[in-house]
Amino acid sequence: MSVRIDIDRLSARIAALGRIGALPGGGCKRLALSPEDAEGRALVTGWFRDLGLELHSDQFGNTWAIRPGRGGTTAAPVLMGSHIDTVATGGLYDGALGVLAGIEVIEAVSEAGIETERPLAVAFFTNEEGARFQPDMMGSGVATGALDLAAMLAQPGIDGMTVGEALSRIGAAGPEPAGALRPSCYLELHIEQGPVLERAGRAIGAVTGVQGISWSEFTIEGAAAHAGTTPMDMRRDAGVVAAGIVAEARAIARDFGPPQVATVGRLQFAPDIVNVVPERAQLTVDLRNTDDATLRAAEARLAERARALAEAEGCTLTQRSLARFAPVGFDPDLVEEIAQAAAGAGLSGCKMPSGAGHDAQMFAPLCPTAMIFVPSQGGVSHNIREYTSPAQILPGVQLLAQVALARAGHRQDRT
Ligand code: HGY
Ligand code: MN
Ligand code: MN
Repeated sequence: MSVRIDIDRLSARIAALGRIGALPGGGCKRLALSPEDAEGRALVTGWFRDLGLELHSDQFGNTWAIRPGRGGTTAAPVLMGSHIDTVATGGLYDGALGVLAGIEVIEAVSEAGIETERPLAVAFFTNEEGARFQPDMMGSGVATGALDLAAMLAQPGIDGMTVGEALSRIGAAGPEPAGALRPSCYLELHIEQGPVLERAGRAIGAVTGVQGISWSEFTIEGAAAHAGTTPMDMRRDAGVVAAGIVAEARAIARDFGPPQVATVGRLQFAPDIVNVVPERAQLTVDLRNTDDATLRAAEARLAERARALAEAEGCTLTQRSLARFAPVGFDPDLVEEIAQAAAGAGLSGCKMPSGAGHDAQMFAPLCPTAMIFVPSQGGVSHNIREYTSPAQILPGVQLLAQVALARAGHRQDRT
């Protein structure tokens, strides 16, 4: 008995979810726990209900739905999922694909009349992106105990509201305790979000793990002064220190070489006026590397340089960590299973690490966990032009179904 994935049905759901928070030029903005996120949650939860799944949600708004196995829904499920929150310039596929593909797999399995040994489940986790509230992977981190619930509820967002306030404002907190979701294994289908698969002409990535992530916020205090009358040797220009940190981030990536990456995503000056020397500057630096020791060396160099720049300019400097996750390895057997299934299906695949963070990395310490990548056209993501075609998505969903069913105790031939 084989499972037939309905790519048109899945594409229609991707489009429907993408209409929530739709941006004028395409793409969408559904910041975590925003009204748009609430609308997206309602739409997806409605699809869970339509399939007659058993609905669950925890006190952090993580939400999952279970299709019973032979013994009902009490056994630890094979879990598929991802996130439905987006960055402010999000595409239609980052996160959404993993959740909606999980729904599609479950619907197709039900249509095939298949009974699995283990339950199958699909989830979306709160605030994977970390765009509004840092750190990223917050919901899955709380669900797995990697992040403390109370501390995360108290986290202020970039708009000042705390996670707890935002959760209650949209009524997303559920009745179950954080930690209630304990799958037997976790599989996440995701777009690659980079150029590797496309450049290599591969259809599938069997993801071996996630690189380390370090987010810092620097706040520099100097002195406001007249741009025209203040001699250069009298200035305490917070903007110049910030600019030096930006240059240092790029220099670190250059000097360390791939896979080291460095990004300054946020930079603000105050009072932000053309003829006033900035008295205050605040910026974020995102450093990543597959090797933790190298990432720590990059962090140390950045911190040292920032301190020296501030001292030379007579400014004060404070550095705050917004996120730090060590590199994570996925379950080698599950990764191999994905690679073998791709090969068995005649798909061109490769094993590769993930440059982006994902909810899967939070489950890796708890249960066999792995990810399946499909290509991102032009390697573009976190951009409204993010695109992966239905023809590129279909093999990924078929693999997800095949591996999930095998792990749920049902062997199936290829669809
Ligand atoms: O930052 C990341 O890698 C992910 O998109 N949260
Ligand atoms: Mn994502
Ligand atoms: Mn993302």
